[in-house]
Amino acid sequence: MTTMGAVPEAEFVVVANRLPVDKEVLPDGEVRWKTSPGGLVAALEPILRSHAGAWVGWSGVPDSDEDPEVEGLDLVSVPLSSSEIADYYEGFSNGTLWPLYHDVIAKPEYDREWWNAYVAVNEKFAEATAHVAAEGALVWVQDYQLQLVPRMLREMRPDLKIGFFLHIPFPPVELFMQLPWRAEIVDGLLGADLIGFHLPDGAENFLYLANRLGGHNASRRSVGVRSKFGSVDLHDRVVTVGAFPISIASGEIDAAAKSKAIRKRAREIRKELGNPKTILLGADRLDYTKGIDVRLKALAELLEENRLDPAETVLVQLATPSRERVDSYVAMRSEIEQLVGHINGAYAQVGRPVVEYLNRPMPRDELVSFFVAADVMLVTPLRDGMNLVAKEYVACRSDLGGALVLSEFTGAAAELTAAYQANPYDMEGVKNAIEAAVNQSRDEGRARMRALRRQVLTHDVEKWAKSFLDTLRNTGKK
Ligand code: GDG
Repeated sequence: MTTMGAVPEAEFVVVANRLPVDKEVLPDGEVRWKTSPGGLVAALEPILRSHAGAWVGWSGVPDSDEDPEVEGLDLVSVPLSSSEIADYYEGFSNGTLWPLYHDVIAKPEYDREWWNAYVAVNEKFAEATAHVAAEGALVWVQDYQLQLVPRMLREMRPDLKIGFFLHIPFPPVELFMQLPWRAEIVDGLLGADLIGFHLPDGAENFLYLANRLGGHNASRRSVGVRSKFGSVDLHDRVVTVGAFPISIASGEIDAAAKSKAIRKRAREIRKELGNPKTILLGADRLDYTKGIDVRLKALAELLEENRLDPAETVLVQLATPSRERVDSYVAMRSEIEQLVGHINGAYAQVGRPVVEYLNRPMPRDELVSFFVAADVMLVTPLRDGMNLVAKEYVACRSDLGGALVLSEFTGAAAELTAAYQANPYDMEGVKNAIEAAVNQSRDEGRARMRALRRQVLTHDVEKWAKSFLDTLRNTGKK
């Protein structure tokens, strides 16, 4: 850890599994750290810079105590060994919590060694934070990998104001109760002064649980969600619980999408695809929650039923590699690739695939160009906390062109009501939504896109961060 023994001086500390940097080794062997792109970093960077802030997290490099350095950011690295990564990150975080919190779409594994590693690594993060946070500092812990940190940190440093935000759904009690360590997780979270979820549903689920599992502590009483916020009354303090739907750097993406270079690239993409009448687009991490299989199956049936013409339609599926060492991801990838092969085998012409599948990361500008080029964006997750891709697509369409097909089971569906929404488990419903989006009239498309853009451009990630941090500052001990 970089700052062991240093004077704690950060007035604002972000704690996340990963530091917002990626290591780059240049051909001559020189090592460079690049700030990783993303809304969270973009929203928090100005606050970190103006508040003598620090970011605590893992560098992304196993078995290394290298300290990443980037201009103007105080990065506090928490080194993780390969076995900690296997058990805490790939194991408990992504083999247990991720599927459990996403409606058990894949079967969660409950492994005691993974749990022990999760506890130990959370302790490391809490210690690193306790070392850098100034007296009374504001600390913002991020996401499901670090749910024990709020309690651990409060025990080490009761002077801190601690906020926690969950980026994924919080499951209904019937599912959460499967977890052998459910009481510990709820207790870990209750160490915070403010716990934030994307949606009121997640906040409700949590409040119900806090009440139910709090039986051993007679003075713990959940007050329930009153409008946007609720609270859990502990004997010595009150924990505020609320919904804070995350968003994107809408203005920045809107501006990028309007640039000449991106417009030109979008036209080239259409040409390279053979100038089809309709470009359908999917862009996701290759994850079983994202429902990539749902849209492929829907496409196959629409082609089969002659409701889409394979000579006029191309689906581009950008699938960023993700969690490739977790078993369920390996199985899902081959299922997706089989579906792609099946559709192309049945409907493609030589040199004209119907599905263009790219399983590698895309540069940001290229991704934005695809958003600008796509006639219909397919966002069909079986469950998703928010889904930023849906909002990014909308931010890219200042031309009011395009259409968004959106699963009802994303957080974004609560805000993007002008999208073509469908239940991803209802195949006929998904097909109808895709067909309606493909065949929409120009006027209907423009009206829907105008409504979607009004939402996305007036609610950006900066507003989200401000709203969470203002609420955190205003929480108080009883
Ligand atoms: C979690 C929750 C919640 C993707 N591929 C490439 C690329 N991306 C970018 C997208 C978007 C981001 O990554 C993905 O965000 P999502 O929200 O869609 O999904 P998760 O990764 O699952 O995020 C989710 C989010 O946290 C925030 O709270 O919304 O529900 O699951 O920004 O554009 N970017 C580039 N190349 C790629 O290949 N450059």
